[in-house]
Amino acid sequence: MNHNDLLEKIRDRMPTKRFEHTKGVATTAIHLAEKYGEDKDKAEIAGILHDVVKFADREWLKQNILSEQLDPMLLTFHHELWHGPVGSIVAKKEFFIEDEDILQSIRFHTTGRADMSNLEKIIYISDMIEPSRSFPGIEVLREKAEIDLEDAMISCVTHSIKFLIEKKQPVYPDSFHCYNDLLKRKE
Ligand code: DGI
Ligand code: FE
Ligand code: FE
Ligand code: FE
Repeated sequence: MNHNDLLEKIRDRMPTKRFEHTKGVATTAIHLAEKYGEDKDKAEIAGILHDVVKFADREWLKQNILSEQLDPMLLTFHHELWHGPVGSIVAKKEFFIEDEDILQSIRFHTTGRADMSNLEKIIYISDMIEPSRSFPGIEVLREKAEIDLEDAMISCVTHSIKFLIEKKQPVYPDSFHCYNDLLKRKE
């Protein structure tokens, strides 16, 4: 399937604003893939599909987590954490994506994890910094993404964890594993 067809297939699964975000993630991911020597095609596909079930019915997402034997602990955390893991299943079953790196990039785009591939980092970062996103501190993250992928990833995951802590929200363990792993590798 060519990428425009893929984009058209997901257009009616989300509101216009989310569709614009999706296109922004795909474009940013292509740019970062080019910069850091990763596969641009894979980056685009992962970008297009990363939020494919963001607006799916909550009960349906829950059933998928159970039937696909995804981490049941997800159900004890905020439902916002469900669309990445279920999205990777949908990408495989409905969009016939077989590439594990693309599937993992979709799966972990919200939390990150330890031992991320470059493609996973590219999708995580692109999700935060794509052109339609706006929050205090985003310019620094955008600048870092142009300079160093690891450093940008550390800053992005740190920003996410800080944001959750400030809101007194629970933090899913993979986000901490991601943060710890990145820092240990820097030593
Ligand atoms: O789907 P997007 O809005 O593009 O972005 P996302 O998938 O990165 O994040 C969706 C939401 O999930 C965002 O509002 C923050 C929230 N979130 C991310 N990590 C955690 C989390 N919420 C909780 N409670 N715990 C987490 O670890
Ligand atoms: Fe998302
Ligand atoms: Fe994100
Ligand atoms: Fe997103």
